[in-house]
Amino acid sequence: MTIVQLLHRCRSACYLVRPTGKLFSTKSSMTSVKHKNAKRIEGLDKNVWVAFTSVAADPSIVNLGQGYPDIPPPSYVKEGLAQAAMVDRLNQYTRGFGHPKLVKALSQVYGKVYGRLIDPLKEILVTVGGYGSLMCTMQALVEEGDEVIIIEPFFDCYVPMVRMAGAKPVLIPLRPTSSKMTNISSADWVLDQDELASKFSSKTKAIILNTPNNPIGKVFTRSELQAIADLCIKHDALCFSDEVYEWLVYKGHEHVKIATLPGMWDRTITIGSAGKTFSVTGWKLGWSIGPDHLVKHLQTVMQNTLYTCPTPLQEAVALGLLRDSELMGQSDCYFSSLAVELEVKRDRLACILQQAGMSPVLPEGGYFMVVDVTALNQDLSHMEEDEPYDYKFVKWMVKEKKLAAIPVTAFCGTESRKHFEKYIRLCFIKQDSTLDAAESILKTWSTG
Ligand code: IK2
Repeated sequence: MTIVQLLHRCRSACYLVRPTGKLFSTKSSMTSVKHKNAKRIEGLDKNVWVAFTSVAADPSIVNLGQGYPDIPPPSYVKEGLAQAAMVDRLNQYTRGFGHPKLVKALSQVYGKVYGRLIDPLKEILVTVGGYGSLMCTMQALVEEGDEVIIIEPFFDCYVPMVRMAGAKPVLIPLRPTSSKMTNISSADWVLDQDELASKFSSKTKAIILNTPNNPIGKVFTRSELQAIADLCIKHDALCFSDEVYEWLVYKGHEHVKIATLPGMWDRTITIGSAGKTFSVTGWKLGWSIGPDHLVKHLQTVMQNTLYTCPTPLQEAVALGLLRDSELMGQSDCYFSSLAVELEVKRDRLACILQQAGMSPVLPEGGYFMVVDVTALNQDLSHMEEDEPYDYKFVKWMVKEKKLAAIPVTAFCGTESRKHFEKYIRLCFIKQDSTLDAAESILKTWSTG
């Protein structure tokens, strides 16, 4: 046997040759305890976006699954990026906690919204998307032994992020107030006040609020927020308020920032997203706003992990914010004009779903709609996987109907599965041609 053949055999048999000429096995090290995952990520290997993005990857599938717009972003935002890229200085690192122009623009916009001065350097942190903001918040403020209250259905990363911080998620579901089958709105889903109060204890570090909510579209009313605020104050708990859909609120509803309620600024981190604000989800820029004494801890996480975000993107978002800040209250301000555009799409999708025999829950905000598919009576018993009904339904729908959605049990804990597995979530920030394609699928569906 030649030396080359010997080496080949050693490699395929998972052996390596030491410089001494002795063989040692690499196989054992693969199963060695040192190659195991860190405990903090134990059991967190499944992810709905990873699973369902690949399911819907085929271009022949009409994708109302993952929440990204296929409508074009505003041209001034794209032009701002092109211009920024032409300035050499803007292609280099910028200030770690947020590009100076962006934090100033954020303080200008949110100064108006909050009705208070917001220190651009101390009370704002710019991060990698709403995700980065949530991650910095949890890593900075949550620790082992803490409990964090999460309202179901919730944006799916809250639970893993709380777990990775070493804390325990404590779940409480929104429950439908009536058993009506038509004209259901996300306002019909509420928290039971006694149940909510029972979730707070001396261990409660924080509650995560998401308004407008993903996936159900609930916009919490001022009095619902006041009840949460009262409990936070009573138990000296923090509030992490995910408001990435803050501008997308439909007629008759108002987005209230819990941080503006008495006593809440000092205990609230509010999370925003450029991706959602300007329909540029691929830009992955987000921010946390809150009091100096909390934001400084998030800044510590940022400086030791991601350090900074892309400069040209921050410059372009700053220019966009400054433009729309000037137009606030006018019809061509993108903050409000997008909601007007989306409300038409929301109503259209609800109508199509109803005609197909499903029961949509009309969202008050955001760009998702959950829909009850029970009435379709789709028999999926032939699908063997040990999965909730909604997972099977979406997989079946993608395969048989070429329409993609997201199963709603991805947004709840195992105990609440039975309440949510008859729902799927559809995204309606889509071009009319995409909604036309969905409509023709759903029309043929209802006629058999
Ligand atoms: N918070 C919420 C409530 C979000 O919905 C998102 C983005 N999710 O969108 C994917 C989907 O639901 O289909 C984020 C935070 C994260 O925001 P960003 O994209 O800015 O990181």
